[in-house]
Amino acid sequence: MLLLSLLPVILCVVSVSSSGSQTCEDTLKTCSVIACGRDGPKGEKGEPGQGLRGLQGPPGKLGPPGNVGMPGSPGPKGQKGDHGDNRAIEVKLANMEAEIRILKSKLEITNKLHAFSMGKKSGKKLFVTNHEKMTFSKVKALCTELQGTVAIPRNAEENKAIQEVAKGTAFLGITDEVTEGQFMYVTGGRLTYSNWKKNEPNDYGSGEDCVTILDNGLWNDGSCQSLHVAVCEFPA
Ligand SMILES: [Ca+2]
Ligand SMILES: [Ca+2]
Repeated sequence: MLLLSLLPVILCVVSVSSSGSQTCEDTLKTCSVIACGRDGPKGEKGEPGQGLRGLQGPPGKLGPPGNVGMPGSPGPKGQKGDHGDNRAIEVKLANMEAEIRILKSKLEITNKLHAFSMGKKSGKKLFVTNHEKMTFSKVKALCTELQGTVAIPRNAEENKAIQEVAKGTAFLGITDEVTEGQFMYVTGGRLTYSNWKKNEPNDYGSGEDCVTILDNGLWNDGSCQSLHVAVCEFPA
């Protein structure tokens, strides 16, 4: 429509420019609409049309990936992990060994205190008793179990120490069980010191093969089956 309405104007402008000598007034006689002179200023933008709005097109293509971001700040330090199995066992063993060393040390001190409270030290020997009475074989077993021996006086000083510890008749580590009349130490060897009571040893009755120290410190041979105080000796 717009093109048709403008058509006479366009035709008229073409006609004027081709004749050259015709004036604009002459042209007015033949053209109902005349365009003379230069174009006027551009008009204001018109209102949007009232036509139907087109349908929304499909979404565009996915854009290219963005640039890689800067690395983040490091996180907090984690807790210390467990040791491996072997390392854990080694640590446990080391701890146990340390505990055993401590216990051994404490036990040694305890033994010394116990012996000190119950025994009597003479020279390099410690004589100890539990004040129990028993046969000679049981005294030997008890002293051996304690890693000691039945008390053996090797001189007057040790004899006195045993006497003071026993406070009664006690077995000594001396017998003539192997050869009658030949007294020997249970640890081996013949007597080098003795303190026999008068008229002893007499191997009285059915025989006396063990040696006892009386409460006065003198010795007597007696029955190994009798019950006497147990005294053991230990290196001091
Ligand atoms: Ca005898
Ligand atoms: Ca006797």
